[in-house]
Amino acid sequence: MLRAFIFFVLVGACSDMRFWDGLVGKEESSDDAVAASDQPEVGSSQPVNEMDKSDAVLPSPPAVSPPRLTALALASDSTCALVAGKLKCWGRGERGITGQGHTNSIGDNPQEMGDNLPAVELGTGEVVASFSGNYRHVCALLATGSLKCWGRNDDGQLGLEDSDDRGDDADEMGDNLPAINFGCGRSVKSVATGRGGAFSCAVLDDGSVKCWGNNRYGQLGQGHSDFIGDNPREMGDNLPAIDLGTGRTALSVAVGNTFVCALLDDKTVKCWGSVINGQPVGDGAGEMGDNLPTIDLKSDSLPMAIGAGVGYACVLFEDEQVSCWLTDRARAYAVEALNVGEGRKVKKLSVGGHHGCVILDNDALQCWGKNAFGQLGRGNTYDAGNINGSVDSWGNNLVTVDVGAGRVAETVVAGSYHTCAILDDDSLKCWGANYAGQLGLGHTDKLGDEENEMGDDLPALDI
Ligand SMILES: [Ca+2]
Ligand SMILES: [Ca+2]
Ligand SMILES: [Ca+2]
Ligand SMILES: [Ca+2]
Repeated sequence: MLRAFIFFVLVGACSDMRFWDGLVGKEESSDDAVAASDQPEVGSSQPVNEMDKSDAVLPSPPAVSPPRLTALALASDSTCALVAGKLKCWGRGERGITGQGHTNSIGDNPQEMGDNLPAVELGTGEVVASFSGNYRHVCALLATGSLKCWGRNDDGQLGLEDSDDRGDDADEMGDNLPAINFGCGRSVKSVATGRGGAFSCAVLDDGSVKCWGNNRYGQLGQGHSDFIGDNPREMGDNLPAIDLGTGRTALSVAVGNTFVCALLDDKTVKCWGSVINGQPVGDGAGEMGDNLPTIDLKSDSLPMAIGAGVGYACVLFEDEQVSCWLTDRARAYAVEALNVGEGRKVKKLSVGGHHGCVILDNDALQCWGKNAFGQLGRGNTYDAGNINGSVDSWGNNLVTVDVGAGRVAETVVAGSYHTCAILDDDSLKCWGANYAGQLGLGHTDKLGDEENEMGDDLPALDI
């Protein structure tokens, strides 16, 4: 009886933090200390390399230092950048995605960027470690290991057990924005919010994966298709970790439009959601765990990073080559190697909505796929190859994006219809679609679709 009572108190304490706070007062801050020492990794929908990981957890530099850009995420038609531990978002403001308490677009008119754009308020003293942007919501992983999401919430994608948008009205951000409850003692290592799908996933400190939000295609991996996170008592310990197979944990996850792919601890890749032959996987019983097959990546090298777009996914292998495949429900094409040129190696990969970009070992930035808005930065609107890299025309027609005389890109992020790069002088340049001011240049003209818009003609953003 006594044992049962103790068990009840322990479980009860974890599932009700207010009760726990009242009972032990200061105890919670020691949890925070443990979480803070377990530094979150950079995790967004685009893969990043080791250099990014160390950069992204740097503490805020002294006030005399110039702003240090460390990471980027591109939502559908908005953009966020991490500047010295603070997040700034601009572009379409619909549903509160810029986190400014209104829904106006930012960056489409003059005088809206730079010092005129306040950082997103995420709580007193909070430092952002990494973040990920989706169609209409953004999630920020704080240095403490907690996760806060804002923007559109009709499918529960903010993980707050309701469906109210956050960031579109006053007093919803900062300390008023709750962190997502992932269960007793759990903190977050990385987050991915994907391309257009109204859901999100996090890799937790123990290597488990939890996803929440829209679940139409079983992409939350729970054996049903009910949305999770939009109703009370669906998060925290009530949301089981996804069954990745016996003994398996995840190194990272990539979230596409209607599917999720996970890079597992044994360097295999598993995908679920709308991934195989028109049949959703993960919405019915017995489809996950050991029953979910790994992807045949057709390489002797092991994958070290993974990315997902609209209906396709790519891996960056340890031998610095890239392969992609279509995950589309109707097609499920086989994995194919991306042709980046004879002898070339890929340092960085970013998978966008319908286009992708790589930075090669010779510092060349190259993009492939859809180009209707000039997002490939080629001065035209011709598509280059297919998104799965299956068309040779890309490999035989390599075009290096001109980011300016003497400049090279250190980080690239492909969005839905635009692309941004952090250059070696810490400046930020963006090109492609700009109808909502997502390029942050004070106008709405698309750039990169015509001659004389790239290189030195393309201004750096004032952030
Ligand atoms: Ca505006
Ligand atoms: Ca609201
Ligand atoms: Ca629900
Ligand atoms: Ca143009």
